[in-house]
Amino acid sequence: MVPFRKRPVVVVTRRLPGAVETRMRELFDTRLNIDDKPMSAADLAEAVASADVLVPTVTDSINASVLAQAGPNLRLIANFGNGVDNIDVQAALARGITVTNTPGVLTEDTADMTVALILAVSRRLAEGARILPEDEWTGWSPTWMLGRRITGKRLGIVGMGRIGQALARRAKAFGLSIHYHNRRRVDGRLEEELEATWWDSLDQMLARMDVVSVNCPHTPATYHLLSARRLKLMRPDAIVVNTARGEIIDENALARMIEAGELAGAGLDVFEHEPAVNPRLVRLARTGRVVLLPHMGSATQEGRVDMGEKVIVNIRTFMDGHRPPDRVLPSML
Ligand code: 8YV
Repeated sequence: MVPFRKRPVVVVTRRLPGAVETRMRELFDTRLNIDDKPMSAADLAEAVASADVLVPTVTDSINASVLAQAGPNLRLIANFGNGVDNIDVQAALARGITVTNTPGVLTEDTADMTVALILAVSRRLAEGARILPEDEWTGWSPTWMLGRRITGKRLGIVGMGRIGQALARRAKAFGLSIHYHNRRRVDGRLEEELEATWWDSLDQMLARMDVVSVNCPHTPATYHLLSARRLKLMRPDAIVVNTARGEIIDENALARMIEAGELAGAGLDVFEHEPAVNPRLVRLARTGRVVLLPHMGSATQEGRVDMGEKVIVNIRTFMDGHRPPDRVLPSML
């Protein structure tokens, strides 16, 4: 890595926490997006043409055609986010541009939100929370608002990386038994600690779970991993939660099956075509069988500052001519 000779021009595509922006302005020649409007393809093309470093987020598609317009100075894309499916990493690497992300700092927050969705769907939290503000409570009754118990149920985690493991720890404390499918089986000691059962076959795991949680990255290999065929393998009283990426589930098939009573419900924080949400899912959310959140999994004040700090460390390390700690490598895609 070759150090920068000057303060690098760093283009940040969205507003970041104040403390992060202030620090970035102290350290770099930072160009902020003051009105926080998502950048168009033309804005992004202009940004990559002038920047030494681009700091995009999940709302920016840094695809091959944007990258084709990169100027000779663009050497680093320091993504503000863990997932890098918004970036054509291969195309960036082919142009000699390093890509980094922000792993680790949003693990716990995302795992918390996953548990919140499991509880929300199973215990009908969204439906219940609507009753009082709408003045619809006529009083307690033994048979009203009955959800499903989660203690004693089987949780199948699709993707046992950092977030999957953090979810497993929480779920174990809630009395769920832990099952997982992952490309690679995790270390034996970790399996023992989590009392987790590894399923080589995703199909076989899905057929036996009460709750399935998607916690793997979106890559070409995981696109529609939960396809119509796989969703059909699930038990009709099972639920699905997704805090990873919408593209991993065939949303139309999911909605169809919940409408038909072939699946009990879903808790979704992410969608195939954000910010658009499949209208069938929106309709189901009105019935309470589906709980929808607007991509809030990692949205904590602490998490966003930590993510910003990671971005800064990645840029500074790179600027100094060293390998940044969170380099995205082709083997991770
Ligand atoms: C972030 C996420 O909010 O980091 C990720 O991969 O999905 C989110 O939790 C977003 O990516 C910020 O760019």
